[in-house]
Order: sequence, then structure tokens, then C-alpha cells
Amino acid sequence: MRDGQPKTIFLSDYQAPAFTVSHTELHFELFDKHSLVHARLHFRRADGVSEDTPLQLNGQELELLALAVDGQKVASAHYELSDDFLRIDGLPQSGVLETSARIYPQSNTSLEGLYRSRGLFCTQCEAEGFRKITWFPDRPDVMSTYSVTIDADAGQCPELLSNGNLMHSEELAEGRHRAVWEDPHPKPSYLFALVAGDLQRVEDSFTTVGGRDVRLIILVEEKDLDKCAHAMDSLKRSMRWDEERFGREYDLDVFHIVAVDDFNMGAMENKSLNIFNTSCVLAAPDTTTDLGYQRIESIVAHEYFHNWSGNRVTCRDWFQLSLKEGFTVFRDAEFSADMGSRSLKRVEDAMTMRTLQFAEDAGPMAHPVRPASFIEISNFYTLTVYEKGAEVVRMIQTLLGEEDFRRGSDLYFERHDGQAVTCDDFIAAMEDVSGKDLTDFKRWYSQAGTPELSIRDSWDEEQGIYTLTVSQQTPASLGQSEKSPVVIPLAMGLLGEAGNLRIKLDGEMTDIESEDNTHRILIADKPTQTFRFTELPERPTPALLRGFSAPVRVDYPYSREQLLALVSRDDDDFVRWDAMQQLMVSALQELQENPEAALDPILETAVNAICSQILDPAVQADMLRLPSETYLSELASHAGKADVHGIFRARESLRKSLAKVFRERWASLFEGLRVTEPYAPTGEQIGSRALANVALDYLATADDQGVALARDYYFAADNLTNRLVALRAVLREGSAERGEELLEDFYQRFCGEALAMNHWLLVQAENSVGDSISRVRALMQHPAYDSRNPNKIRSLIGGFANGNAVQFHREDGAGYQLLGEVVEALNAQNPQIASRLLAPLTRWKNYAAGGDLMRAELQRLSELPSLSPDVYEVVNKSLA
Ligand code: 0A1
Ligand code: ZN
Repeated sequence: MRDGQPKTIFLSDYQAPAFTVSHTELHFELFDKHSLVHARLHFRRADGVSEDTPLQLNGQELELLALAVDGQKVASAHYELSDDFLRIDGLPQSGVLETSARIYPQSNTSLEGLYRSRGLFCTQCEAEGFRKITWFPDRPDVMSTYSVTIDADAGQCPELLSNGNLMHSEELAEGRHRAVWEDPHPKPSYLFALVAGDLQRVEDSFTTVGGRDVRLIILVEEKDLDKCAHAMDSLKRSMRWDEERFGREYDLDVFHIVAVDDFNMGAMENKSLNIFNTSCVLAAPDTTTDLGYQRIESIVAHEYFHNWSGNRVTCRDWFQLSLKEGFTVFRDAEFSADMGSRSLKRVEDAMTMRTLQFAEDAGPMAHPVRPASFIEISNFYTLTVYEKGAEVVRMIQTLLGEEDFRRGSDLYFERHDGQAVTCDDFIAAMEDVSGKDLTDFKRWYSQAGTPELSIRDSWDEEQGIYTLTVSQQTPASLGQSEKSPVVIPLAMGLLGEAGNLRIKLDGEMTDIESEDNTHRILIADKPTQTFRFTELPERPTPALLRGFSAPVRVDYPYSREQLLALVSRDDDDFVRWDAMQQLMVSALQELQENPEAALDPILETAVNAICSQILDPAVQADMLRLPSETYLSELASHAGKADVHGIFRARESLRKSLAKVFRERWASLFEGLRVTEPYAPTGEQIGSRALANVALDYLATADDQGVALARDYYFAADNLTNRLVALRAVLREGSAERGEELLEDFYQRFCGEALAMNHWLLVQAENSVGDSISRVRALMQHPAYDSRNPNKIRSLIGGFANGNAVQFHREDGAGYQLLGEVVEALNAQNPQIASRLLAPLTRWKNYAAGGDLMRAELQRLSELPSLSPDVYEVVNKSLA
């Protein structure tokens, strides 16, 4: 926390660094009560920088013990030390700056810099944590090689790790020991890492395409040794895939993954020393869901892929964060699609975008993929930078074609290896290989907000001509009132009575017989434009935005019959899933207006159609699930204001109807899909479980017999996925005693397993039956909770605020108050987690009832003394 008002930093103010640091030597002396950090920076003044320019180093929460240049103590007249900086003047053109600092890792609760997690020393430096370790130009465009010496107690810390290669180790006096690491690859300070503690190893190896033998080492606490196999397999698959798909080979002889319990995010790509939140690396059937297994695979891949997209080629400044994150998420999404089901991955990513990213893009913290300003960069590790950034990269691939895209990626890596660059450099490589001009496309990087496509059609029966008129508009956002059209690849098809029709655009040659003549990508890049399709035998139904080809909203006035046709017959799984969502949304809207409305017969037919098709069962499951409350709220607030209680009631009512009307179908689906082999997180088993579990959930909704079935299913489960589905169903549909019985059983089984306990907390936080607020408050005192552990906070408090809308939005405001209290306490303790947790309160404008109380809670927070920059930024932007 700093004095005074936090400052806004602008991209337009970027200036190249005045000094570079070619080599950095660090010597850590780790002790129980404090640690010492001795640094030697080999600096040089950049060409053209005047001699009187001081060297400015970032530094926070450091006690200065010594300061020297080229072996000479720096006189106090030549340096200035503040809470954030160390400024030194009168320096030679180049030399070695030496500092010594005392720091206190054991009382560092922010989990940035060097801290301790269950006794283990570990670091988190992205984005600006390195400055809490030593004084340094802590910005990504200062790249340096590192030599790191670590001394610590040999008993407490048998493992001493840093980036690169182990050069030397030795015993020291008084039971201490030393390790020396060297990383030959120049890197920005945010990729520095250190780990010291009592960990056990799981080892494997990988031979790269070029013949390099790489040792792969996962380090965990002894009790978790049996939970590393899935991550190790995922790592080896990622390494092979990146060679084959992107031509990227690993560049050192060792690669480490370390699991830590207390971690603000999912994982971190430090060069050759990835640090992971335990929840994103440890897997076992009892403590990890199917989704968890998939998440581990994709996060292991994501961090590994950063070795090229992020580490070898890094960001010039933090405004360019999406350069590494958008591209790397795109790469991990392609990897997951190749490892499992491409359609499923696309549907699930589209769901995340539409439910969560669209909401962010319409909220007070809306920002472009490349933000133009920020107060606290930690607030910009967002769905917009990551997921929308990945969609932007995907659109480039769609516009260029896969081949040119790959050539562009090769050129980008070759041209910029070892450099810190910008999103413009990425685009330039894509332009250079393809000869395409992406100037207009680049608006995706600078404009916030979700573009809206409004599509209307007309039909000329006599001539067989079908016309689509496509208009686009992007809503205004804070600081951006006027928006220009963006370049939207609109993938589409035309559906006829018997299937997809051949597409011919007006003016095209008739004799072109392309392989896939039922699929097109239209380019929508003007405020309004028309597309004429000729030689059609019948009036088609348009299948729009196939494969979710762009992160946009589409408004086309489909009739229910047309939606049914798409669900039943379109070739594209995303379009079919989306059509089914639209049918359910319209049924839910009708129920909100008229609670007595009967089940729409078209929806009934659609359910029957889905059940009788041969489809990827996981996609089928997604089609049969009701749209989430969060998605429905997002849609409603886009159209006006959301009534969360009305949405909840309508959803319960539709669930009941579907449960009862299709009771027999659910029963036979459930029986037919039971997995009898022992648990394995294979695509096939995961798909069967997903569909069986949707059926089970409806069965439990239908009647008491279904609840009893769910209870039995809970006890028979050999994996966490089934157990949780059953537990949630019983909590929602069964008696309070039944629910308690299972919660107690779960606790008894898994109270020693921190990761399973996260689920136990989450399920209760999301349970909207009874008085959730008292329950959450009681759980905050429970031994299974830990108010310093981000995973526990996210499960219990985040789970309540994001996943229990009816109770979070309780009319008396008690839900808002609860969240406000927790944020207030976390503001000093862990500002990053505090500001992330706040997100649900910032959406106050979306709600008719409750909006004022939400605003009042934000107002109260804004008046607290000493707000962290993180919370300050979110609170003030949402009140603006
Ligand atoms: N670069 C990491 C994300 C990350 C960002 C910040 C962190 O600490 C506050 C930790 C991790 C990734 O994309 O995986
Ligand atoms: Zn990343």
C-alpha cells in the first residue's frame, strides 16, 4: 500500500529503458525469521541516454543494508530511496551495482515476491513481484541472464531450485547448504523463480525432436506423490504437440514443475521452473473431477507453451500482455481440441466467452485486449486479455488460413527470438507472410466491448435468391464513446429441408466445385452490408457464427421451428448447441412472464431429437443442460435489467417440467451410459459420465425415487465427478437431513485432502436452499477453511458470490455485506485476491432490485483508509 492516490499509467507514455542489465547475480540467504538478498547488476546506460540520467530501480518492502558501485560504497548524496524506488546518479556508462536487502518472506501474505507456503519458500514475480525481492528495473523489456546462489538450512530445505541449470552444490557450516543455478537465456525479471523446501520428486524424461534429453521433474509434498502422473503425461504430450503443430522445441536440459498450496492464480511459466497452484497439477479420482483433469492438462500445456510464446519472445510492456496470453491460450485451446473433442472444446469456450467475458466487456472494468491505461496491472489478468485475446488470434488464423498462420507464427518466433515486443509485431509477421493488410483488423486490440451483429434476411422465391443484411455495432464503454466497425469473420451455412444447401454468392463462377460448398466465411467489416446467395431451391434457415467464428453477439429473429431445424440437422455442433440454448432461453423467458406456461412442444421435440442422435455424448450433455443462471442474467442485463429471483424460479420450473416429461428417457439414458470400468479420465468415459450425470440430475428433480437413486449413486461413486453430481442433486432436491448426511460423509472421507475440501466448501457456498449466508459465515470459522489460502477463499466466498445468485442478491443486502467484509479484510492481506473477489459487486447497474445496496457497499469500501491500488481501481471505476 502506498501513500496518496494511486497513479494511472498510459501506454502512450511508454519509453524505452535508460539502462539495460545484461547479467544479474543474486545470492539468497534464507532464514526462518528473515532472508537476505545480495544482488550484483551488470548495468549499461543505453545509447543516446544523457550521462545525468539516474538509474531508477523498483523496490518495495526492502530494507537497504548495503549499496555499492564497482566495489565503492555509494555516498548518500548520490542516491535517493523511497517506498517504491531507488534512484542513483553519477553512474559510469557501465558497471556493477551491488545491493543487499533484508526481506521477510514468512510475513508476506500478498503471495507476490518471495513468500512461504506451508513452510516452503517460493516466488511469484509476474507482473511486478520481483521488486519485492531486490531493487531492479522491474519491467519486461529489461532482459538479463541470471546466476543465482541459494543458501538455506539443509534439513528444512533439502531442495534448492532456481531457473536454468544447476551448476554447483555444496555443504556449508551449521547444517546449511548451497546451490548455484545459471539461466543462460536472457529473461525479464517477471520470469525469475526460486523454490526452497522439503519436497519429493517425480521424474521422467523427454527426448526432443532434435535429440535433446530433457529431465522432467515434478516436485510436491510427500503426501501428494501419487497425484502427479496425469500432469507428467500432460507435459510430455504438450512437448510433442508443440514440436509437431508449431515447430517449437524445448531449449534446456531440465524442466521443473513445483506444486504450492498458497498461490494467487493457476500457475506461472517461470523459465524451466513452473510454479503451480496444487489445484492445477495434482490429480486423483477421489479429489479431482473430470473437468479438473481436463483443466490440469490444459494448464500444464499453457505454461509449457509459454516457453516460446512469452519467454523466448516476451512482452515489451504490460499493455501487451495479450501478446503472450492470448496467443498461448489459443495454443492451449488447439492442444485440448486435438487431445479430446474439438466440438466440445469450442462449445465450452464459447460458453465461457458469452457468460463471463461478455459480462466483463459490458461492465465497468471493460477494457480492450490491449488496454490503453491501468492503475494496477494485476487487475488486467482478465478474460478479455486471455480468452478474447485468444479469439482474436483464432480470427487471424481464420482470415489467413491454417497454413499462412503457421508460417506467420514461425516468422514471429524467428524474427523476435530473445526480444520484448508488441502486439503490432505479431500482426506484422502475419501480414508479411500472407500479404494481407490487417490494419482494420487491429481494431480488435484497441476497442473494448462486444460487437453486436444484427442480421435480417429476405427471400426472392421466383429467382431463388436469398439475401442477408448484416449490420454491426459496438456499444460505447468508459472512455470510448465512438466505435468503428471491426473485421468479423462470420462462418455460416444455409440449411434446407433435407440438410445443408450448396452455397453460391452472387457474382461467383458457377463452375467452382469446392470440396465444402455448404460452408462459407463472410467478412462483415462495414456498418451494414448485404450478401446475396443465388440458385437456391428453397428458402433456407441461416446457420450463423458456426464454430463461434468471432466473439460477437448475434441477433437474428429465428422462429422456434427454425431453431428446431438447426438443432436437428445443421452440420455444425456449435450452431446446434446454440440453437438449443436459444430454445431453452425462450422457454425460460416465457415462464418468467407466465409461470403457468406449458412446456413448449417444439422444445420437447428438440430434446427428443438430441437424445436420438449419434453425437459426442459430452456435447449432447451440454445441449441438454439448462443455460446457467449466470448466462441468463447476462442476457437479461444486456436487454435491460436482470431479475435473478425470477430467473431462478423459471429455471427451477423448466427443470421440473423437463424432468417429469422425459422421466423415462432420463432413466434409460442413465442406465445405458453407466461406466462399469474403473475410473479413467479418458474422453470416452468423461463423455459418458457427463451425459449420464445430466440424466441423473433430471431424475433427482423428477421425484423422491430419483433422490434416492442420487443418494445411492453418491455412495457407489468411485470418483469425484459422480459423487459431486449426486451430492448437489440431493442438496437441492432432497430433505435437509439427507443433505447433511452426505455432507458429513464427504467431510469424514476427505477432510485430510485439501483439494477435495475446496469442493466441499464450494458445494455448500452454492447451495441456495436454506440460509446460505449463515452457513457461509459458519464455514468461515470451520477448520476446513483458511482465510489466507486463495483456493479456500475462492471456493467459499467466490463460490457464494458468483454461484448462488438468489442468496447473494438477498433483498436485505446481507449477501453484499458479507462480500464487502471479506474484501475489506483481504485488502491489506492479499490485494490481488481482494480485487478479484469484488467483481460480482461491480455489476450493480445490471440489477433492478438490489442495485442501490450493491452500490452502497462499494461506496463504503471506497471510503476506507489505505485502499490497495488493486481494490482502489476496481471500486472507483465501478462507481464512476
Ligand atoms: N502468466 C501466468 C498467470 C499469472 C499471472 C500472475 C500471477 O501472479 C499474480 C500468477 C500467474 C499464466 O498465464 O499462466
Ligand atoms: Zn499464460
